[in-house]
Amino acid sequence: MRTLWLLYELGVDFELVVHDFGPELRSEAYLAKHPLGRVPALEIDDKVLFETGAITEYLCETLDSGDLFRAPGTPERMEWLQWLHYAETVAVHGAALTQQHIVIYEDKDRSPLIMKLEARRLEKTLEVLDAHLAGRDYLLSTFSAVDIAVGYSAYVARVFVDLSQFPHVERWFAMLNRRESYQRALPPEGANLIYKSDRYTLD
Ligand SMILES: N[C@@H](CCC(=O)N[C@@H](CS)C(=O)NCC(=O)O)C(=O)O
Repeated sequence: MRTLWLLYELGVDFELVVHDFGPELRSEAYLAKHPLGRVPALEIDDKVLFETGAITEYLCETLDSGDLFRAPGTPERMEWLQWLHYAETVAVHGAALTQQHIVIYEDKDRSPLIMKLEARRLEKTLEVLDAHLAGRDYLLSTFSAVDIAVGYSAYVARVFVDLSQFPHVERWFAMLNRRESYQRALPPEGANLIYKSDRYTLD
């Protein structure tokens, strides 16, 4: 979703190929594009690139004509890189919680300890974001690709933690939600969603 959102923000032409989670992602044809059989994979310039962070950086450095990128040597370069990679730190907790609450079917196989620990660690990452966003509209001086990267992580996090605990994150996320490109990148009506509930918590 974050790559799709970025592509819409960049305003470039592209073809989207949707793959269901499951055997199709482990087919020989798809494994030739992404050796772990995960999404996303980007076919560009006669090559295939995987890892969202790398895709974000490559798309920005080759196609951005606006403000989404902070090129080497520009004032917010360091911060741009920091938040780009921070997105993955947040996302990892969302992925662990998705596994515990959704991918593992049977209650007996789930670990309440890991669910509690990962939810707390996710909250800590949001606390840091909240402190940074106090008095700011965006992570950097203007909207950029790192708002997309971290914004997607907040999209996943909101399923596992109550974002209202983090008022600055909540305000920023609400603002991102109003962007046309964000709306276009959301799963379409009738899609088979991973998150079928608005909130997953440890009962
Ligand atoms: N760090 C990788 C994570 C890729 C990843 O784990 N993608 C998930 C979806 S968000 C996936 O394809 N899961 C399917 C699976 O593991 O079978 C990236 O950002 O590209």
